Order: sequence, then C-alpha cells, then structure tokens
Amino acid sequence: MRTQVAIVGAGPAGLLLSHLLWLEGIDSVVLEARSREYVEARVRAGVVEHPSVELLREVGLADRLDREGLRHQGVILRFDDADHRIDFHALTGKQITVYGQQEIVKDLIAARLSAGADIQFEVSDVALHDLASDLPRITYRDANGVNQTLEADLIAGCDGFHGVSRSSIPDSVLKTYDHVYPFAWLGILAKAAPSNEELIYCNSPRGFALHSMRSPELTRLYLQVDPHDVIADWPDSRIWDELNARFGFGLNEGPVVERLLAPMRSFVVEPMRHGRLFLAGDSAHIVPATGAKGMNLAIADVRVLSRAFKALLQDRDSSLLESYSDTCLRRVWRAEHFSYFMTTMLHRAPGADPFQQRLQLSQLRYTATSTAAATSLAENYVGLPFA
Ligand code: RFL
Ligand code: PHB
Repeated sequence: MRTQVAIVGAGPAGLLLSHLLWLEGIDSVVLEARSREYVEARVRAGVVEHPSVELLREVGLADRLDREGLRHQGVILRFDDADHRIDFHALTGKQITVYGQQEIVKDLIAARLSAGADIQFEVSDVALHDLASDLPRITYRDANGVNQTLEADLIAGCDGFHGVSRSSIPDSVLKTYDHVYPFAWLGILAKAAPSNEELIYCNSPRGFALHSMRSPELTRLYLQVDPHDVIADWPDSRIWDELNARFGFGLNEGPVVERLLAPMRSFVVEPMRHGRLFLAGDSAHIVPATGAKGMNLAIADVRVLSRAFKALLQDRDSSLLESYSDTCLRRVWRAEHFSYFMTTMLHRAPGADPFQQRLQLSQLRYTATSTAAATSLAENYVGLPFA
C-alpha cells in the first residue's frame, strides 16, 4: 500500500490533519489502535479556544459545534469564598466554546468517512521504519490480523503521549523537557444540570476544584487529588462531599456516568521532527489540563503541518517543513507557560509553606482585580492568534 501521508493516530490531531490534507487534494491513510466506538466515547477536553473554532468553521467542520456548543464569555476564579469573574469578552472581544473533544472526534470521523477516507481502526504492532530516508514506511497488523506495509512520502505521528511515533526517534536526536506535578485530577461526568452558567476554577484550602459542563444536562467536575490515589479510593459520596466542601456551596448532584484519574504533567520534545516523521499534538507535548490547551495545541500543530506538507508535495518547497518544529514550539512554549501559571496559581502544593501560600493568594487577588493581569489571563485562555 502507498499513500502520500501516513498518519498514526485518530485523535483530534490525526483526524483534522487528514481532513486539511484532503481539502488540498492530498491523500492520507490514518492508522488507529483503538476501535471507532472507543475513540468516539473517550471523554477528555471540553474547552475549544477561539482560533480553533474559527479554523473548524473555515474548513467546514463546525456545523454541530455552532448548534450545540456552549459559548462562554468568561470564567470564574473562586478563592477566599468569593467569585471573581474574568470577562473574556470585555477584555479581548473573544469567547471560548465548551464542546466535548469526543464530539469533535465524531464530527471529524463522520466528515472523513463520508469523503471516502481510509481510516483503519484496531490496528496493532505499528512500527515505523526508514524515517531518515526518502522512502519511510509503516508496518502493522490490520483489524483482521493481516500484516501490512504502508509506504508514504511523509509520516505524521499523531498518536498521543503513549504512542509509538516519538519512541521511534533515537534518544540522541531529541531534547526532552519534563515536569511532573505533585497532584493529579480526578474527573467525573455527572447527569446533573451545571451549577453555574460558566466554568469555576476554585482554589480552596482543601485543594483545587473545577466546575465545567458538556450540556444543560451534563456537568463535568474535577478535584485535585494525590497522584497515588486510585479511583476506588473515591466512592461517589466522597467525591460529592469533597466538591461541596471545596466550592463552599451545594452543587447540583446526579448519577456519575464517567470517571477518570489524570496525572498532571508538562512535557515537550524538541525538535518535533526526525527525517520524514513529524510529531503533532500530545505525541510531542503535554500540558497540565488547568489551562485547557492540549487539544487546542494539537489543532494548531496540524494547521501548520498541513500547510508545510502541501508546500512540499505540491510545490516542491521544503522551507515550511524545515521551520515546522520551530513554528509550533513557539506556541507550545507559550501554552506550557500559561498552563504552568494556571496550575501553580490554583492548586495547593502538598507541603507548600505559608510564604508560598501568601504569594499564591496575592497572585489570585492581582489577577482578579488588575485589568492588565486579567487581560493577560484572558488573551491566553481564549487563544492567541495563529502566527
Ligand atoms: P490523542 O487524543 O491522545 O490521540 C492519539 C490517538 O492515537 C492512538 N494511538 C495509536 N494509534 C496507532 N498506533 C499506536 N501505536 C497508537 N498509540 C496511540 C490513540 O488511541 C488515540 O486515538 O492525541 P491528540 O490527537 O494529539 O490530541 C490531544 C488531546 O487529546 C489532548 O491534548 C486533550 O485531551 C487535553 N485536554 C484538554 N485540551 C484542551 O484543549 N482543552 C481542554 O479543556 C482539555 N481538557 C484534556 C482535558 C485532557 C484531559 N486528560 C484526560 C488528560 C481534560 C483532561 C482530563
Ligand atoms: C473540561 O470541561 O473538561 C475542562 C475545562 C477546563 C479545563 C480542563 C477541562 O481547564
């Protein structure tokens, strides 16, 4: 088998890249380890930033997002038992859209399949070969257990943090930046009406909590927990008690339909390329979820990558591919900084001394009361313009 671009991973990065290439008349094949049902049901991101929404609209993928997405013009920072609203619209003229990542994934899969795309689900033993040559290829076993070889001009590694693409690059080629936080997030999806119209990021003496949502009937909630906790430590009653204690008011409660534990990590590899393999999204970088940037970065990466692939394949111009990694890393490091800032401002680090706690409170008060500080948070949160 041969294609122009082989894409490993059918998350937001891989599927959107395949769509953007198709719009330019470039063929791709997407290889995905999981089933279609699994990737369409995987609950993850919720916040889509302004530039991501504009891009999805431009490329014909936002009909349902525009109908069902919830437009939010601000978020609440809650500390000292009081709400402090950051008014994105007043500060930046922009807003965010709350629309589940798995809805974007469903929309992308539907659009790709109706255009006749080749997305192969449930593949295994994916291995990348000859990346430094002009004839890279991927071997894998298809869903029927048959061994296959896919040759391509270019390979996009969109297979997330635990994928095979990044680990196919020799260690000596990559510089890795890694920071692990001393806490994790316990997330739940509950069949309950949201308790507030907007997101609430809450810094309480008991730890961080976040109130988000997916629809007028579904609330998404997160708690800062110990990274060694397991889900079994958190029966529903303990989750609701802790949420109510941290927010300081009674939330609307309902059956918990989904739960997860997510470690908090910052991670970047440089460069996001080796020979004919280009990394995009979580395969190259991870941010703690407090800034709501991971999926948005994946979208920004493949916007740059699709243009660079087109320049090479159609115009024989390699300059955009040469600068791909540097171009993406500028945005990645801004998001890394913003996510670190939000995370350290809002969580209680175990063992933080009173001096650090006073600094944190001062930063929260300054952000909530200074137009300059609030604007900085707002412009990063709604998403800086694409370069
Ligand atoms: P994904 O979504 O992980 O997709 C990678 C795909 O590759 C497949 N795969 C393989 N396929 C073939 N062969 C292999 N060897 C493979 N190994 C893996 C996987 O099955 C999968 O289908 O990466 P992508 O496309 O780069 O997208 C990144 C986003 O998923 C991620 O950054 C976001 O979910 C992060 N995130 C958030 N991002 C936002 O922009 N806004 C948010 O509000 C937000 N909230 C969140 C989040 C992530 C969270 N968790 C669970 C870590 C909230 C949470 C709790
Ligand atoms: C979510 O709705 O899942 C969500 C919202 C904001 C974040 C992270 C996750 O910062």
